[in-house]
Amino acid sequence: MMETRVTQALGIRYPLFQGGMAWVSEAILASAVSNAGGLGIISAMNLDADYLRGQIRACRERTDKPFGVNVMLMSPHVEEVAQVVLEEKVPVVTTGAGLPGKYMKNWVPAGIKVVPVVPSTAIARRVEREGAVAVIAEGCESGGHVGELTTMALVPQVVDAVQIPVLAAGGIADGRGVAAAFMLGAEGVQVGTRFLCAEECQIHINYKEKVLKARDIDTGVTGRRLGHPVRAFKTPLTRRMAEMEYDSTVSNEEIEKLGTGAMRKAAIDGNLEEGSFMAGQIAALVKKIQPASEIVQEMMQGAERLLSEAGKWVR
Ligand code: TUI
Repeated sequence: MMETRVTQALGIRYPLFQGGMAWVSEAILASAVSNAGGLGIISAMNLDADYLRGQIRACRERTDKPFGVNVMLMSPHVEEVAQVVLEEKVPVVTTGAGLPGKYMKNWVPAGIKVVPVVPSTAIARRVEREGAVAVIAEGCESGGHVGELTTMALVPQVVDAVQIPVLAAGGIADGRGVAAAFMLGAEGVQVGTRFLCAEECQIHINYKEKVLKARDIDTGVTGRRLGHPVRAFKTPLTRRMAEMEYDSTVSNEEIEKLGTGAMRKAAIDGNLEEGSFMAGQIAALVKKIQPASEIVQEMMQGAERLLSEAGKWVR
């Protein structure tokens, strides 16, 4: 059993969050992870208040355990989504792709436990001051919107920068990754890519197959020119985007247009040409489709075994 300040503060069995992934993390997956003892997270992504309210209620029908909502701060519906989180008294909120301070002013006094994703020590310190109960230090190995630093470099620096507990994310898909994160000072982990292949994950089979067939070098980052770099599987779409980014005659608007709706095209339609199949660098480690509970168990038991055997290195 790995009891940490994260399990204590949130009332969960295992210090393992399932990342809030747009068009991936919905109520069925999130409730399965929460029922398995981790923290399942629903993604509010770029949809509106009604969508999120429906998802929160669906999740509550399936689990009586704590769960979270991820608020993507670049969403056009962020204001209304922030309000729904309050009205529904969501136990835990994670945030991504921006600074959550404005919304924390309402969430924190309402007793919502806020756990922002941070790409740097400065932002970690800032959200700690604003009342975060923990932070997720996410390295650029992760899928989706990424910062500059790797998990290996970021996590120990954030651990030293703040008093609140730190979860590590980016490149963690098995017990070795969890154990390594703990060695860096993390008290929990957030896992995205491996849950793409959870049985309860509702994405198109083409997406799962891309993960199962992935090699180590199959993801890449596009969108740096637009100010929001995103890691995804290299596909016809991302190759086209990369070309356009290097072409000074192409406008940012034209590149943005290519990306619009691409996450939905991947996760719902399985569109191999036009979809953006976001995934982390660790995708090749994911070998099978299995229940979310098995993923949680394997990762945590693996870490416990490695950590309890770690004394062998100093004997
Ligand atoms: O948010 C994520 N991953 C995401 S969000 C997303 S949706 C999207 N679609 C198109 C373009 C951009 C995003 C897909 N994947 N992970 C958490 C995360 N947050 N990673 C990095 C950050 C972050 C970055 C900057 C957090 C705070 C931050 O503050 C600095 C600032 O200037 O806002």
